[in-house]
Amino acid sequence: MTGLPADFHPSLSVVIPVHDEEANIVPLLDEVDAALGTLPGGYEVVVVDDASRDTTVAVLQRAIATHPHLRVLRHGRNHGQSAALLTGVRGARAEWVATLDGDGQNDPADIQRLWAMATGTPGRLLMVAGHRRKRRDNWFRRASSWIANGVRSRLLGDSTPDTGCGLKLFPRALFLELPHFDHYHRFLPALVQQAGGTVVSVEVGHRPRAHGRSHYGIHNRLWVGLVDLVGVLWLKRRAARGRPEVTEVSGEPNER
Ligand SMILES: Nc1nc2c(ncn2[C@@H]2O[C@H](COP(=O)(O)OP(=O)(O)O)[C@@H](O)[C@H]2O)c(=O)[nH]1
Ligand SMILES: [Mg+2]
Repeated sequence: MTGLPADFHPSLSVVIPVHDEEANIVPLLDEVDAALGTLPGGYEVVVVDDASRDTTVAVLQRAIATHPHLRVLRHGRNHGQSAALLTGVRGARAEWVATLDGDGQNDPADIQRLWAMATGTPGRLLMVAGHRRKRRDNWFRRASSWIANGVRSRLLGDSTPDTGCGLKLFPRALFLELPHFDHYHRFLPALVQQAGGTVVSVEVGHRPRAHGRSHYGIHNRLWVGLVDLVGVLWLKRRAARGRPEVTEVSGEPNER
């Protein structure tokens, strides 16, 4: 059960993929409610549990009673962060979607700024991407991100300093048009540009992980990321002719 009527279409859906975040998720939900209470048109929060092995699901079930904007979707087995994002965006009921990591490292107070920027810009194919200028991670994480961001931006030319930031805001329809594959959440700016969209980076806060451990290490962050980069480069070549400009042809006016 959720506190929102099924036909409620808010202005913004906040999608949060989680895996084993039992101690982090409720404080984060409280912060989202505090940050978005004044959003015109209202909001919903869609948390996607990706078959957590800890008590995350039980914690979320209890949270539904105290967080009326919360909806919880669940995968039967672990499919990864990208698949969870896609499930959340598919299930979202708003035209605009913001994403956040579920461990509390992103600050929900930044969402209103991203929202104002996205909705105040004409042309709807816009993604606003968070840029964590001051990373609150250990040296190994910062070093591997620095290498990955450097190689990626040089090869892809996506003009985005921090593609891996979990805080982003975009039109739901734009996201659903992108190609979807495991780990594609690290390449969203390049994929959006290939789909004819524009990406704007905005500085956002970043905080240390309060509980639990990172899900990514050298294997699934750096090496997998480099292999995926080759795939995204291939996609870019194949998308090189761009998005077609389509006009509808009307019939000739009847002659008398
Ligand atoms: N749904 C899902 N979420 C995941 C998975 N792995 C990580 N996450 C979530 O993705 C976000 C970022 O993961 P995290 O471990 O904090 O990565 P880091 O901040 O880059 O070290 C957090 O909300 C995690 O709970 C997964 O396999 N499935
Ligand atoms: Mg994290």
